[in-house]
Amino acid sequence: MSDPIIEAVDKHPAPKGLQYTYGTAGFRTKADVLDSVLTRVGLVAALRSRSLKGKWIGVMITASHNPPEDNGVKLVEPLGNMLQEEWEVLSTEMANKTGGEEVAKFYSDMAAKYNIDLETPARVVVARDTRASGARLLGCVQDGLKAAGAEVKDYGFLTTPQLHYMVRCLNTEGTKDAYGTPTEKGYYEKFGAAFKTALKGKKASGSLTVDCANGVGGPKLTELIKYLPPKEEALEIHVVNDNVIKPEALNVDCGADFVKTNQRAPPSSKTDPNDRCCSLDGDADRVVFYFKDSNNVFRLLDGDRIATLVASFLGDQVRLAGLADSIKIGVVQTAYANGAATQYVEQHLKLKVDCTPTGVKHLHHAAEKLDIGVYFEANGHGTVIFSENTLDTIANYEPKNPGQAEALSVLRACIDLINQSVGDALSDMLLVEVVLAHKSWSTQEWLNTYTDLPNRLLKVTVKDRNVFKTTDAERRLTSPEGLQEKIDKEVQKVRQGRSFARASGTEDAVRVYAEAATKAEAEDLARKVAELVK
Ligand code: NG1
Ligand code: ZN
Repeated sequence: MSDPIIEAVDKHPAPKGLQYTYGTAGFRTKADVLDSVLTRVGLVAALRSRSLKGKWIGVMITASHNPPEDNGVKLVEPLGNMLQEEWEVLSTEMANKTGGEEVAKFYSDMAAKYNIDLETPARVVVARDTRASGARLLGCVQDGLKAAGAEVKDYGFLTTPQLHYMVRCLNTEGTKDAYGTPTEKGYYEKFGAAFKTALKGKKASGSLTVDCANGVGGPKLTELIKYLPPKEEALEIHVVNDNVIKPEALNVDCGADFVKTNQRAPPSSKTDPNDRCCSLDGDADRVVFYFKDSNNVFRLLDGDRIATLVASFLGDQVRLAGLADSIKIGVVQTAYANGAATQYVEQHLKLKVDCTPTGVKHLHHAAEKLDIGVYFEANGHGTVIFSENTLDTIANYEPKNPGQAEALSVLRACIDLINQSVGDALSDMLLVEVVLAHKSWSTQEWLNTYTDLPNRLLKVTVKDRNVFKTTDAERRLTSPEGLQEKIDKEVQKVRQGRSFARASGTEDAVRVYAEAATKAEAEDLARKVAELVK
C-alpha cells in the first residue's frame, strides 16, 4: 500500500541546495521555492494538533511586509500564540528533509518521541493574505494536511490577527474563556461593539485616513467599518491603498514598513496638514500613525508612541477605577525602541520597562508576567495583555462611586477591544482612536508627550549573517570578535549615542540601528557602524 505522506511530499519536491529556517515569523522567502515547505508544514500542523489532543492549530500563509514575490507560513498555537520554540526546531528539521521517505520517517519518529497517538483527530485552520502565490501554496498545505488525515477549516483570505482570533475562538468555544464567535462576522461584531462601548459617546476629532498597503487589511477594514457606530457619532475613516486586485502593488511605496523605514508618508498620500493618518502592513498586524504638521513636516507616531499612549491611558483608568494598588502596568520593548520613549515610560509614566530580543513572541512572554503588559515593537507590531488575576479583578470589582463605575466600564470595553491573541492593526487602530477621543488629543498633542531621538535603521548585506551573535536582548555582539568594541568607540563619539547590529530573522541581512542627539550624528553613526559590519 502506498503511503499518502510519501506521495504528498514527493508531489512537491524540495529545490536542491536550499536550507530553510523557521525564523522570527515562520518560514519566509521567495514564493517559488516554498511548495515543499508548505506541504511539510501541513504535516507538522497535524502532528501539533494531535499532540494537543485535537486542539485547533492555525496555519497562516503570508509574508507580511515583504515584497509581493515573497511568501511565507507560520503556525499558530491553540490560544492564538506563536508556535512553541521546540516545534519551531522540529519544523525546520522537517522542512530540510530530502524526500518523501525521509519525511514520512521523521513524521513517525516525531509521533513516537512525543507520544503522539496518530489516531487522535487533528484539526487545522488555514488562511492567507492576498499574494498571487497564496492559492498555489494553500494547495501544497492542503496536500500535507490531507495526507496526515487532518480536518481542515479554510477561511480563505484573512488578516493574520483574524486567523489568530479564529484559532482562539475555536479552542475556547463553549468554555468560560470563550473568546468570541469563530467567524469573520463574529470578529467584526466583537470589535465593533467594544469600540462603541469604549468610546462612551465621545467622538473622534477630524477623520482617519488608513493606508492598507494594498493588502488584505483593505477589504477587511471596509467590512469592519460596517459594524462601527455611524461616522457622525464616532469616527470617519477613509480607506486608501486597498487595491488587492493588483497583487504586485502589495507593500509597494505604501504600508507600515515603508512609512516606518523611510520616515515619510506614502508618495500617493493626499492628506492636508494635521490630518490623522495610519498605515497597516501587508497582513494587517502592524500599524503606525503619522501626520504632516502645520509646517508640512512629516511626523511619525510609531509603535513606541502607541505603547506610551495606551499605557498612560490604561494607567489612568486603573487609577480612576480605584484599582491602582492591585494592578500594575508594565511596558515591554525591544532594542529598537527610541531611547526617548524608554525614558518617558520610566521617568514620566513611572512604569517598569522590560527589553527583550526582537520578535513578538519574546515580548509576549515578558508581557505575560505582568498584570497588564503593554508590548509594542517600534515598527507598530504589538498589543496589550491582561493576566488572569487582572481579568478577574476587573470583572468582579464593585465600584464605590459613579467615577469608578465609568472607568471600570471603559477598562472592560478595552479588554474586548484589544485582540489579546496577537498584535492586530485594526484593533490597535481603534484603541488609539478611543484613547485620543477620551483625552481630546490631536496627533500634535500626542506627539508633544516627548521628543524622539533622531535615529537611523540600515540594512547591510553581508557574506554570512549567521556569524553575528548577540547578548543582552540583542544590544551587544559577542561575535565576530572585537566588533562590539569598535562599535562602542563610534558610539562614544556622538552625543546621546546608542547603536547596535544584529542579524535579521526575516531577511538575509544585518540590521544596524543608531540614535543620537542630532539627525546628522545619528546618520553618521549608523553609516560608520554599517561600515564596520560589512
Ligand atoms: P527582523 O528581520 O528579524 O529584524 C522584522 C522586524 C521585527 C519583527 C519581524 C517579524 C524590525 C527592525 N524588525 O524582524 O520587529 O516585526 O520582522 O515580522 O522592524
Ligand atoms: Zn505583518
